[in-house]
Amino acid sequence: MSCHAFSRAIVRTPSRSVIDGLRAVDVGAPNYDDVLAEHRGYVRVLESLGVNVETLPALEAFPDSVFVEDTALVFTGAAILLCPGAATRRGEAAEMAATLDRNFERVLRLEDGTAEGGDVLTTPRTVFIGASARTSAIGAAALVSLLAQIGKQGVVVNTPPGVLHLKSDCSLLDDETILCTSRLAAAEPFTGFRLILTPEGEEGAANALRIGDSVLLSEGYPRTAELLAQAGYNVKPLATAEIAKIDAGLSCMSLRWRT
Ligand code: CIR
Repeated sequence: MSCHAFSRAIVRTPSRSVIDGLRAVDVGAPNYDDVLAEHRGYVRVLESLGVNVETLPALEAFPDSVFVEDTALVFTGAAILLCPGAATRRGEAAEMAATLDRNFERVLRLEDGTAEGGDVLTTPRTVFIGASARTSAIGAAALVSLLAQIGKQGVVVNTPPGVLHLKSDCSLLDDETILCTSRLAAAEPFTGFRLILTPEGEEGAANALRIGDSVLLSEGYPRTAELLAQAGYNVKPLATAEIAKIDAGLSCMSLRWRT
């Protein structure tokens, strides 16, 4: 079964405080209603692709809590509760714990260092962990041990300097193919995979999301959309302009797995 055959997802409604979400460069606060509309559009597309979506309530105390991907790793039958590296986000993991316990037979916990799910690219053979400003070397090493406990091979790679998360710059298009920025590909982290490179100036498109037979792609990246269509992918453009103001793309808004 392919890595992208997801049947379940967890999302969290954006809080009104989302306008105070973390951002590397301040291009203005996102508009709450527009974030909400983008989030609803995202959930609708997941559901239209056959994914059963559980929506958790907004958490006003955590402006970035809509980005549930950073709190945990989820697999069939097992999950790992993470420890976000951003101090303002650390409490989000505890808020996810009960939901994981309810949905997974086995829940492991990261006890050492920090790691955010945006730094983790799961492929059929390997789980790539990007060391970054959010995922510490200690956290990445601890994650490799936890993954081994559930029969998965973790491999630590470097997130390019200045890039928020590993998956800000890459995504799995199918079991053998990764969409990747040139700056990440330059370090040759993904041995054995076919790479499709985002065109220069369209690096923001790299955080795509393959679900079933579709590749969700942020709107506004026409050359990447064309490249993927030519390669035979069924591209679904999605509005992400508001959440992009707080450094987010498509994978960050859900935890996805196959039951
Ligand atoms: C942050 O800086 O943590 C949020 N504003 C954005 C998190 C995006 N997460 C992700 O792509 N996995």
